[in-house]
Amino acid sequence: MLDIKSYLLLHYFVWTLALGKFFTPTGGQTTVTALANHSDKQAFMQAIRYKKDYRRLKKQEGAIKLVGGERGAFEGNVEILHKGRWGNVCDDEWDELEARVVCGQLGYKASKAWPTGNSYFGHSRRRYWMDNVLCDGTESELAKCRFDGWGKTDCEGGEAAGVICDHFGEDVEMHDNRVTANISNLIKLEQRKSKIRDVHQQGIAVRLTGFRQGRIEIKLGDSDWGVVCGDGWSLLEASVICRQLGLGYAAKVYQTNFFGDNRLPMAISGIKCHGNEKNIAECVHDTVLDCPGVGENVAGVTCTSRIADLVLDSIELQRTAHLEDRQLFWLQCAMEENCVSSQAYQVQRESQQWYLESRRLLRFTARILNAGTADFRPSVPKHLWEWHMCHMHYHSMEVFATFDIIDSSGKKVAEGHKASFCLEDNQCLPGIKPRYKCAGYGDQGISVNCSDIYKYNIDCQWIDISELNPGLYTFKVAVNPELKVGEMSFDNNAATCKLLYTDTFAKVHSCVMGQP
Ligand SMILES: *[C@@H]1O[C@H](CO)[C@@H](O)[C@H](O)[C@H]1NC(C)=O
Ligand SMILES: *[C@@H]1O[C@H](CO)[C@@H](O)[C@H](O)[C@H]1NC(C)=O
Ligand SMILES: CC(=O)N[C@H]1CO[C@H](CO)[C@@H](O)[C@@H]1O
Ligand SMILES: [Ca+2]
Repeated sequence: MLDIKSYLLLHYFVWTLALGKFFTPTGGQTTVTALANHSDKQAFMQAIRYKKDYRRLKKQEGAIKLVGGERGAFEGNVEILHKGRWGNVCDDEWDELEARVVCGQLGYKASKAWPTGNSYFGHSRRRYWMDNVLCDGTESELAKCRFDGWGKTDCEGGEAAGVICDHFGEDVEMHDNRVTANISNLIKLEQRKSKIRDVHQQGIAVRLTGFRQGRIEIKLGDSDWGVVCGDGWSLLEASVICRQLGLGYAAKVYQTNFFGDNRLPMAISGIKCHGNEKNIAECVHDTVLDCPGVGENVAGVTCTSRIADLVLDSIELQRTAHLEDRQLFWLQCAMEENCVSSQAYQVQRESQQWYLESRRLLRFTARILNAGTADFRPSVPKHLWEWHMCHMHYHSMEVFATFDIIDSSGKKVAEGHKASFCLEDNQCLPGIKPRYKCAGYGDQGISVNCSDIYKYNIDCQWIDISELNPGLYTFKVAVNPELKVGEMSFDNNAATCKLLYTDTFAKVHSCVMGQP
């Protein structure tokens, strides 16, 4: 007689086979003729969704699925099952190693995988189950990687992690090159953007529903007033609105229906601005209106007359950058805070004498001045700050700065860990009294005309470059990189520099300031 386990297993196989048989041939037919128009596109996507379903059958703790990919089951935002509920994964620290584990877990080739961020495959409203995921690439499933703990996250709607897996040998319908080519045409078409002024030449008006805070309403030519799609709506776009209305700077942005029952039509989507435009008409937008979840996905803003402005000191960065070789024994605290690359954890697992092995660190000072007109305050309220045992202080803002090394092809080569920080006034201009202190659960922030300084000799103030080959690279340091806190300008938040790395020394030079 079959025991229950074999019975379930058999059941599972029968279903997998049945679904596979059923969907493969029909799926192939649907796609070839698809895409001529919108309703065909929906039929096509429906076909793909069915195809995906058989991977979801194994609904057990830690199961994953890819959602929102239009070309096939091999891509999408990652969702993971925990306590019977699906949730997203935050894209902080999400890169190729994590993507490989996901693809491997789904049965694709684990050797090749492309990570995506910023909810590349569509807006996500679900809870985030995982954040700061760090895999070494050998894990059999995503849940076995290191992460902050189930549901522990500071991520917002637009930060879902995704992957594109190498699907060769899978998903038969996708093998038709012609189909793939047509789908990429379609995606390109959808994403085509043009300057608002060029499309709506008869005049554009904007207004805010409240005083300094509310939903944005826009009137394009003779059309009625309408609302703005919240997808991709950031402080950069909102800054232009506040400036245009003479209301100062954007302090907060919203993608919500929070500002009241909304009967206005959706007028415009996909607005993208650099942030320094004087008029929203100078920004680009989707040529074809496309707004997922229309009703609740409306752009809003809070404007303010006084605001902080962080400025990264690139001179100090160049002056202080240098190499240091350090044994893992001295880096145990740093390992707890993910400040070394994933290979270090592998060394720790595989070698008894791991603590004698050394890591090569690129150290540098990050000095950040608040040159604005209001204090810079953390994005996370005090009661949610995290206590970090090793360094004995609270971290008030998960991603305050990022450090990246990029090779000539634009690929990130050293794992820029997400440094956690403790914001305080370390040095102020003459006549200004420092007010923010990390010690003793003090208030965190950076006062106007004060600098927060992370000196090269403090723990975690480095990039672990042990796996990097000598050569020429780009070195990028950015503060407030996710634009979570409003600022006067983001054009002074990041330094993109050249890095010369030889066997014996490192030199950082020719920094250019820009946006994160
Ligand atoms: C769009 O699709 C519908 C339904 O499949 C079809 O009847 C119609 O002819 C198509 N239109 C074009 C322009 O291909
Ligand atoms: C900050 O410094 C600038 C330049 O020195 C000065 O103009 C400004 O008034 C100072 N702001 C405050 C609040 O002290
Ligand atoms: C296989 C297929 O549907 N190919 C089509 C791709 O799109 C072009 C026009 O953009 C059609 O001519 C092809 O027939
Ligand atoms: Ca700034």
